[in-house]
Amino acid sequence: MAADVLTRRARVLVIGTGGAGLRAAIAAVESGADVLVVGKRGRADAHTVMAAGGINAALGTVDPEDSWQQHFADTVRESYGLAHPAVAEILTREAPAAIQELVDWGCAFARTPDGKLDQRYFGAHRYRRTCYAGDHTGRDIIEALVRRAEALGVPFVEHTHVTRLLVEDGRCAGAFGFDLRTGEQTAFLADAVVLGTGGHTSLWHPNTSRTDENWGEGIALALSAGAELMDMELVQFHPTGLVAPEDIAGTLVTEAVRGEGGILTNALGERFMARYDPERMELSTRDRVALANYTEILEGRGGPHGGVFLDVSHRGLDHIQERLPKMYRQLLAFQGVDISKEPMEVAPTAHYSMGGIAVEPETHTTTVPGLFAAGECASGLHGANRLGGNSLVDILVFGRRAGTEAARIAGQGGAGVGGGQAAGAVADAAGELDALLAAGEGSPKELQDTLRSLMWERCGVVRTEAGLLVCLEELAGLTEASGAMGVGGDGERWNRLAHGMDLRSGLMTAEATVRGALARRETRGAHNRSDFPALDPALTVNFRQRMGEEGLEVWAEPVPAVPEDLAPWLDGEAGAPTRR
Ligand code: FUM
Repeated sequence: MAADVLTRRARVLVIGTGGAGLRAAIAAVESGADVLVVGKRGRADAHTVMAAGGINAALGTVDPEDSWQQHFADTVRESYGLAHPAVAEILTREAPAAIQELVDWGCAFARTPDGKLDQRYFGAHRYRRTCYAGDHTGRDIIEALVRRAEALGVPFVEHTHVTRLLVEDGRCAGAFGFDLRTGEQTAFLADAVVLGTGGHTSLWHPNTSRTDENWGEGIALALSAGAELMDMELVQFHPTGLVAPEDIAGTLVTEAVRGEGGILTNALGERFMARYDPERMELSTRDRVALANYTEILEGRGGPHGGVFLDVSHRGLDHIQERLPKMYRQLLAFQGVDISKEPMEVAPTAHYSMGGIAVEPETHTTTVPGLFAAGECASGLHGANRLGGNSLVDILVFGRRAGTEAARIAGQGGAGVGGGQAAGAVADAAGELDALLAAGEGSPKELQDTLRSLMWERCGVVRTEAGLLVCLEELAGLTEASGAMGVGGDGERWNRLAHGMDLRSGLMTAEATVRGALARRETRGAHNRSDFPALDPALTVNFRQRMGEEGLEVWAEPVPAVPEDLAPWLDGEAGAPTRR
């Protein structure tokens, strides 16, 4: 073991303290494994809290016609045929039990007057199936999961930045990280590792729903460890992010505003969704509403801050304070806007990575033995367009499955808890950090900012081959510059080291996104290629990637067929949304 490197051992190591990581840890402990959770933020402060508006399950409490099969059909249809049917089936079948579990753990979802769980509208769902806690659903879920994990005695190591997965004899044997406050390095040795590390949407700036995380860390860790990725080009731009003030631009305005009747207009006062989706209007799919907002702004019909207007004032103060309390407070605090009297100005914001690490549907095992991935860092459920509210249930259903399977296989080694040594991998990981610190001063943050502007400009809401090729070339330049950069010097050095690592993750995931976007020579869902404006049925495939000797390799794999008994749900009439 390298000198000065601490060692900690666990059967199951969970990386990430968001909903997927917490749910995986709970499942692993309940399966009898000894678990350790490592995260770089505090335990109740993950991007999960930004999924504000609600969580889906076909409970049929307000629309009794709903069923898990209809939820399945909506999920697969609105993915433009790229969702893995087995993943969508598991999710929609198991969603009601996942909600019940949260209720049992004290999550206070809104109720109807007769005491049932209330369900609100979210875009492109045929029925009301989104359970909610005001407009702070993600936060309430995280808090319930933290309480449950703490009650089970799950140990947390917080403020720790994981820089590598340790691979020994072709298996994932743990991870390596450093303490963000002290720089202390630790080798976390484990029999199985679950990644619940979120997506890579920080790469799009100024418009990202959370600016200080989500560099694709877990995706890059998995890729470096030999895992395959899938659908990396498919990034969800949420239609409504705040446009001002600049330091919070991109912060989410929840879809619940539209679910509660919010209306979109442009600077001419036109309710423009009538031109883009006259049937579903503001409750169309996220990809369509985001493109509509983007187009209105681009064509000069935006407001003073470069956004369009979202107005829910007609619902009145009482309704807004009950259903959208956080939005009401935030807009008042950030902009002095009273949304019970006037509209907000909003624009598309990068919100969710629909692609990520390729996983097996049932257990979310990756292509590296011993390594699992769940939640936003994994792929398979959302295809080219994610239904709002599906991410929160995804982290619960597949966090549980990944944690359970990780505990099962971790117990099989017989080598004692975290029995491997991974000495070579630990020495390499420690050497990498030492070299960066010794390489003199540098400013990774400047390169991070350049990377984000580049991705927004060249690989954003609308893409072209010419722009993507320029992007790839500039990414190569940034990668070269980052290779020559140190992070040493006095003061804030652990912070700079973290920025250097985030930059590395960002560059890797950016390249995978651009290569996927080049391969997908069509327009499908959130992936708009203005040089290929139509959907190409021949591209009903998932693009996979892995690190080869010459760099990233990209290939297409067909999407598995929808099971015969579920196929009729995808036909004709099944698509019509319930009208308000
Ligand atoms: O708009 C929202 O509240 C986000 C929900 C989600 O991403 O699922």
